[in-house]
Amino acid sequence: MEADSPVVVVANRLPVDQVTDPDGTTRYQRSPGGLVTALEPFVAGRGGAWVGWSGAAGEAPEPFESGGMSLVPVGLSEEEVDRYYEGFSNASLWPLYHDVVEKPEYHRNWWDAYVQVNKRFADRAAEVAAEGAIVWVHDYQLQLVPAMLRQQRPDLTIGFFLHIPFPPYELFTQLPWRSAIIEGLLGADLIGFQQPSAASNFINLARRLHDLPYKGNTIAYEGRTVTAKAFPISIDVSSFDELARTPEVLARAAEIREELGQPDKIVLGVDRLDYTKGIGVRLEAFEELLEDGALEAPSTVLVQVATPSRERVEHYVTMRETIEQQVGHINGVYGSIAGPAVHYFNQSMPREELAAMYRAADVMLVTPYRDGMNLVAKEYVAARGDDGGVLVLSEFAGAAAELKQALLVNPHDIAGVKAQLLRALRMEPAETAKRMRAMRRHIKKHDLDHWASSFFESLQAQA
Ligand code: GDG
Repeated sequence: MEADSPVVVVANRLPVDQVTDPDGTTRYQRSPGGLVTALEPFVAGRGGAWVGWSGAAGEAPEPFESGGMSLVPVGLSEEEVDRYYEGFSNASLWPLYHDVVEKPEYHRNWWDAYVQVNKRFADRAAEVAAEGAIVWVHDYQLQLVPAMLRQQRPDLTIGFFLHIPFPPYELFTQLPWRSAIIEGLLGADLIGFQQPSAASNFINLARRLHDLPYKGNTIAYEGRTVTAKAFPISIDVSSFDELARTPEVLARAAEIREELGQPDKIVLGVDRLDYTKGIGVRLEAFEELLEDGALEAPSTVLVQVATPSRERVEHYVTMRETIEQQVGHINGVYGSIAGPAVHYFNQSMPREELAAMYRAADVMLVTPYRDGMNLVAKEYVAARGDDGGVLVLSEFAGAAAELKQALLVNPHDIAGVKAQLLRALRMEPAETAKRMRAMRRHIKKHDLDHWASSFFESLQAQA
């Protein structure tokens, strides 16, 4: 491999998925995710590289070219997938960084695998980065990469972006390897977070754990200046807006309403099936409103898309059972021959179908206990070019700092969620439109390209 890439992205996953054709041959297909779309112009336009895992356990395939980028696969054994990915990343860090909504597990052999795999990612990046290159490392799976990379390649400018929340001192210090993680991140020149509060949590930790001098949002560390700052992520607003206006999507939105039996009101939830997303809260609030007689089914229905996620991690298996029991109970009591009260889908839907659902839904319920940003909230707003629809949004989602005209809720307060849901269902069209227009104005200015460009510009300024 030649060290000739002027820009390198390092992320847990490559921007492609491995697919197996019916004849048994495997090939790569570009992943649908937004991150790929956002970063591609910066990487491909400059002859850059993307270092990541293919998503399948086993030996790493050889690097290959795709979409103008060189893709550099990192191999993970079955055991490393268990310990580094499902273990340390998703059963230690994920719950710890989301306010301990489930109890994190700490195992030394998970941590050892995390260190080993982070080293492998850092080694690959060090091999492909050109002299003085810019390297952008992503997310909680790879927090040790910045320091490991700097040790081998002090010539590089290194940025890191955390997509999930960063916890305060009182929670973070549970982690037996807390100092190693902070040191790992301090290898970067610029550390990006979703929220200003996360950046200050980091500065506070570096200061208290490592006794480092700081000034504003910068820390002096080993003769360098490390900046910790918020860069709230967004979506490709114009492409989502356009998709939601196509005749196909509009026709499908009308069809969805019809297939649901022309209800007066459709309430929608769309999430990865994850315990941080507060799906149970929504079901509980909806059920109580039916019980109180404030709502009736099926003239009001709740549609919940809960995309399968992390199905081998234990917390996810148990939460799925709980949610499915809750749905079964609500439908058993409040459903009728005319239809159920809750339409629950444990399936992944095409993007077009999601856009049609957003367009059909009168109220969008987004109630995470804690969320770095929550792109679903922004997609709903982007899809509502008709200025219709009310967004009910948890104040603990990063998006709440920007989507100020949403009806904000505390997901721990069921009475509050019920009240806001009713208010949303009863809102006058003029007020609905006013709120939606204001939120659309905000996200149009703060789209995905704005996010990626401002991070890159700040990083380049550090070079
Ligand atoms: C992490 C942070 C932060 C969901 N179901 C389907 C589907 N989706 C798409 C949504 C949305 C994305 O997945 C989910 O993004 P979120 O932001 O809501 O949540 P996480 O997956 O937890 O993402 C989060 C994000 O990183 C970015 O930094 O905002 O806080 O937790 O785009 O539309 N897409 C399709 N079918 C589905 O069934 N096609």
